[in-house]
Amino acid sequence: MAKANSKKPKPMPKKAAKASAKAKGPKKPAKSSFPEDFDWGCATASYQIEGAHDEDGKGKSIWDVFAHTPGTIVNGDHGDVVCDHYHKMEEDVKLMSDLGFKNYRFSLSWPRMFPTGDVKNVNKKGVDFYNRLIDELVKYGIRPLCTLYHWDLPQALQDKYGGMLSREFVGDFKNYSEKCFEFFGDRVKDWITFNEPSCICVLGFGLGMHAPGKADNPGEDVYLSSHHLLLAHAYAVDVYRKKFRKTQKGVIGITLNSEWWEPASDSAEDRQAALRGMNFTLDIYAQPIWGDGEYPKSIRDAAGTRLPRFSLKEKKLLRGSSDFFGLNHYSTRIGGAPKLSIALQTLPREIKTLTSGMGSYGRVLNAIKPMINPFQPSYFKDMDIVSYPDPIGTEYTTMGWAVAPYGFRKLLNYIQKLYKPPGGIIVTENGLATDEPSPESAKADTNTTRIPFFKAYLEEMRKAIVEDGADVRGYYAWSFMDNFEWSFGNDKRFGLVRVDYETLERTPKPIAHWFTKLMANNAIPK
Ligand code: GBH
Repeated sequence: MAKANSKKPKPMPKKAAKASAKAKGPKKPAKSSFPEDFDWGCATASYQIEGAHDEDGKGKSIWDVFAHTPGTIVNGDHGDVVCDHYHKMEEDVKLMSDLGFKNYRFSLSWPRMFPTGDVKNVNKKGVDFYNRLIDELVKYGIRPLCTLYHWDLPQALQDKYGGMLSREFVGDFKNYSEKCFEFFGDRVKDWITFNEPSCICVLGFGLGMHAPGKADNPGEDVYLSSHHLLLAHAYAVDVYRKKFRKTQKGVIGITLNSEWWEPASDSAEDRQAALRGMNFTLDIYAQPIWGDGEYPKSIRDAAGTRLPRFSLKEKKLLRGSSDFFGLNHYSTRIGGAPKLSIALQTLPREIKTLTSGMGSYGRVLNAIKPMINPFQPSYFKDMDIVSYPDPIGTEYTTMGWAVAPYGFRKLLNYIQKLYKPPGGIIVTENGLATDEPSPESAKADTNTTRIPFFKAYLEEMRKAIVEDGADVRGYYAWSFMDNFEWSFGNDKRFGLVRVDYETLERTPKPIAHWFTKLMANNAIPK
């Protein structure tokens, strides 16, 4: 973070880190504590919490339109109202402060401020809302970490030129970002351009599970949208650095999401396959920014001319274009070289993941069609990996994602070793949804995996920092409150705070108080 950037010491070398972890004394980190100025926070995103979908001059986003397309979202849910944060913002910020949060990550809705996507057409009331939010945060001493794009593209730009599939997106995103720096950069010192390029491009243009819901050309669209997204990121960062950094003195980066792909065995084939898993999920975005400015070789080889290339000028712009490494992490998968027997064994799980997160079988079919058509290229075929069964005894969250904290530590180390990101790694999301059908079930945290989950994941992060020397500088829990979980709808509850969707009442769950203790002591509660 901005303050961190200048103050934070270099990561401890491995040996020293180990020694200091063992040694006693007031200055050394105690058994379960974190570096002194570690940033703790919680996160949300505009479309998932705000509601007020057509109020005060807001334009439609691709998620407004997608969610209202029949068959897209489980239970026909949508974000029209959800938490109604737009009207309950003051209450929410106060609760956040009461719980002891000092850092808050939220996102701006582009069409709320610019209904047509064009910056010439400003919706003042939309801008006012974020001004009030930021002022409120500042009033309580909460540091805003602001994401420019958490998936709600103005529908007008989707209609105009196909959104991210067009090169025109790059300029429009740059102009939009520039306006945001101008409006809010006096108070916002920490910026994230995009949340989770992999989800945007793979789920939005590969599986059609997310807006804009395309699944008919996954062998090109995933790469084309990724390419434009990366360029849009680079140009937005360039504007920030050239026009705003000197006066506003903030930092700007990007947040990538990745599972950890654990090799199914020690064989060379399985290790290579797992590495391809990492290449196609994480490195496809990380290598252009923190590496040599190119896409990973495995992707270049597999996709050939379907993969666009960067010019020299673009490579220069991309390399080093993130002041920190934002990381969202949720789960670990076992990956290996494709084998028909294994594919058949794990097929039911793959299909279950798709069907449980899509509103209708028609959409599932659309997603699968290109995969089983031998003549159609696909990002998924290029990846050439098969998901292996998880170890016996593996627990799953209600999303169906494996609870595997060891993978978090491995992923942090992978990023640290491969990219050594200047400015460190900020975990901008981590968390889980549990079954909480009633307020009572939400209160009974012992009946859920919530506290054990966070405890185990944070312990692995701590080990990565203290024992392995990974330069992790912050952690944001997903999510501050229950919200609209995209195509899965509203039943998947990720919140530290429960939201009653009838009365809109907020009630902190036991995990929220657990976080209060964690943050107060900078140590994992016993
Ligand atoms: C994030 O995306 C989003 O940023 C956020 O808006 C969302 O609400 C939150 O997470 C919770 O979903 O099938 O075991 O391989 C989530 C990214 C990508 C994480 C797919 C889980 C599949 C796990 N997800 N991944 S697994």
